[in-house]
Amino acid sequence: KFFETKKATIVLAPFSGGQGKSGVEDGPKYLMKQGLQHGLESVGWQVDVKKPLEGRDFEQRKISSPEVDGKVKNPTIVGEATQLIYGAVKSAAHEGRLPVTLGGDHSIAIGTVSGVLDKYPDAGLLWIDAHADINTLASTDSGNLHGCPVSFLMNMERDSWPESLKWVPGTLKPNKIAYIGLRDVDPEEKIILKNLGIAAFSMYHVDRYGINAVIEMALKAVSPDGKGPIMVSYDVDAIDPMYVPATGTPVRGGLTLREGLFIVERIAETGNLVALDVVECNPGLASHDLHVIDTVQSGCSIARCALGETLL
Ligand code: 5AB
Ligand code: MN
Ligand code: MN
Ligand code: MN
Repeated sequence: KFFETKKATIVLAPFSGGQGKSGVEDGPKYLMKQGLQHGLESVGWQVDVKKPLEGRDFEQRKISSPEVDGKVKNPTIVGEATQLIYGAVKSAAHEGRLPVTLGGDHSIAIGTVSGVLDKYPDAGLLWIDAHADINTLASTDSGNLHGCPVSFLMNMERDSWPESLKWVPGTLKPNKIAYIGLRDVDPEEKIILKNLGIAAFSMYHVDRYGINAVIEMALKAVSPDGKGPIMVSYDVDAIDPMYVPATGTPVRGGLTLREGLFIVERIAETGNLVALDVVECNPGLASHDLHVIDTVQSGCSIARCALGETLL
């Protein structure tokens, strides 16, 4: 419904500064090499590609001048990179195109979600992840900003933010996000989720009710009338590491590959998808080539299914 003419923009976000491991910056390159663009075109989309981080040397800066500000790691490059991604996603959305952003670590969603909300202020956000990524600068133990994007998007504790992230509008409301796939949530994150009344479906709920009921509940939570725009921020670690081994923070007991794809197939069916992220593919963490292929193919399948491949 939101896209009469099917036009998408792939936004490449090869960024690793939201966490410590290297390799996740190669995610976009591998996904593209695996044929992600052609896959979307064969589903009927006109696709262009944007590279907002090109020539910026963030990897180099992370390695040669690592930064720690209190507990927080690399806030300057995270602020700069996410602001560039914000610009690319925002302009694609305003041009009437569907942004598909390829990470990179999940800190990049600070940029993508902010960009989407600029065009669609009432968009609902589905955060598909083993983790809640809602730590604040006070609650984070790791200091890795890929564990904190949701707290920035919701404007939590703005007074504690580093200068580099003050561009973030922070307009996401707690009743506009729902999680699916959770199984490794920090104790303080659980308190935040509870206090804000956020719709959070863990693997327990997937087993208890089944993935079909869970996705319906999640959609209802962020868009009660079923008509609002939906953005999906998909961390591939939501899917079980037996299918997606090459990722930075794998947690066993995750979604099957079919459950993981069913989520985005159902969203495709609504016709309400307005943006997608696929993040945390880290080809460098595979112990052999088959692990790379499994992970990267799963990432490509998520994108194709979200854009309608399996609809008849
Ligand atoms: B991911 C943890 N909660 O804050 C933290 O992969 C993990 O984007 C964050 O979901 C995982 O460091 C971030 C322990
Ligand atoms: Mn995760
Ligand atoms: Mn903690
Ligand atoms: Mn994540």
